[in-house]
Amino acid sequence: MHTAAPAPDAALDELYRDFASAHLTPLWTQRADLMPMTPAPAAAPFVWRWSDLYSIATRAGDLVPVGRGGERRAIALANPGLGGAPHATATLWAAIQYLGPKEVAPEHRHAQNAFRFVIDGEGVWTVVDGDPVAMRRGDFLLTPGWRFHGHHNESDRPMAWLDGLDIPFTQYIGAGFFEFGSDEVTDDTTPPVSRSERLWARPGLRPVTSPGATAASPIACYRWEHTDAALNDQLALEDEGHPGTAGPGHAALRFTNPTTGGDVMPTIRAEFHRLRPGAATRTRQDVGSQVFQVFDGAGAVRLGDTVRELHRGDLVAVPSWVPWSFQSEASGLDLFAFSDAPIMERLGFARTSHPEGA
Ligand code: 1HN
Repeated sequence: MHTAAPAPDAALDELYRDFASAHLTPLWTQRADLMPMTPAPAAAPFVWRWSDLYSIATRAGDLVPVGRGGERRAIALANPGLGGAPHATATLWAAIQYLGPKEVAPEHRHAQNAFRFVIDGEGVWTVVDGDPVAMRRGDFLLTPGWRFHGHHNESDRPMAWLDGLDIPFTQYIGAGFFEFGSDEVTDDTTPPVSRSERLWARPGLRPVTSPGATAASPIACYRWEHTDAALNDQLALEDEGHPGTAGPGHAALRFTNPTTGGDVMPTIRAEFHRLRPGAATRTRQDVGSQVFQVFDGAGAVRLGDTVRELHRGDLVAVPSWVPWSFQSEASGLDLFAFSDAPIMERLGFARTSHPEGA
């Protein structure tokens, strides 16, 4: 009979208990999760139907007031892989926001960068640091971090649009600040064009007296008539034998900051893609995540091995490294897209590959 040292198993059990009580975790039990061979995001590839979103937003419009406290009647896409968090992907928030006739969403500001993309309607002005900006179908509007902003609907009809923000990223890194502003909007005039656009939104021209590079674009709104004309000309030039397209039958534009030529905001890239009837994008996979919204037409998206049909307004979340491509039907397909690519590029994580030699 002897009093042996604890059996190895018992000693090991004790070691693991002590890890836990000291708030420590050994790498050798976790390595494959912490360092997968290729990105293994928790978020799932997912499609939300506009018909579901719009009807549920309408019901919220009837039942839930908009005002101080909640601030916005915005209904976030909650990716099914993210445990109920209001996150479309690991880094991006996307929501449908609904503002009824004559309603006002009060002013506030936050460190998070935001944009709006208008799928339908008009009659709302967003007031960004005192500058009223009209919102109309196809327009892409910026509210970069720490600018006061509120919205007011001057029309007799409700209006709904897409909001995109870098909320999940900002939350994860602990960088969020928030401040209330005026309960009404500070300027309730309704000019067709904002002061920001009059200063900054003329192609290839910038005011000389303004500061140099700014982290976010000074253009408050990128108007649909410009986006549409640029896409039409890309495809027309392809027909004329002078291609500037992203691929056959695939016109693509990136919204840019005129002071840098780079992305519109430090954390968010925004693009617009137009596929001719029957055209498809090349299959690719990217580090970083993105969200697409069908602006017009119909088609399908392939996400990994799954193909989903798409119609006007539908939203698609593409997590990091999921292979994706779009195909257009006879109607053609117009897609608005936003992503966290500026973060990935700036931090040196960006990679793109074309699987199956696609
Ligand atoms: C916000 O300020 C807006 O200004 C939309 O319209 C969505 C989600 C969370 C926090 C602030 C807006 C938001 C938001």
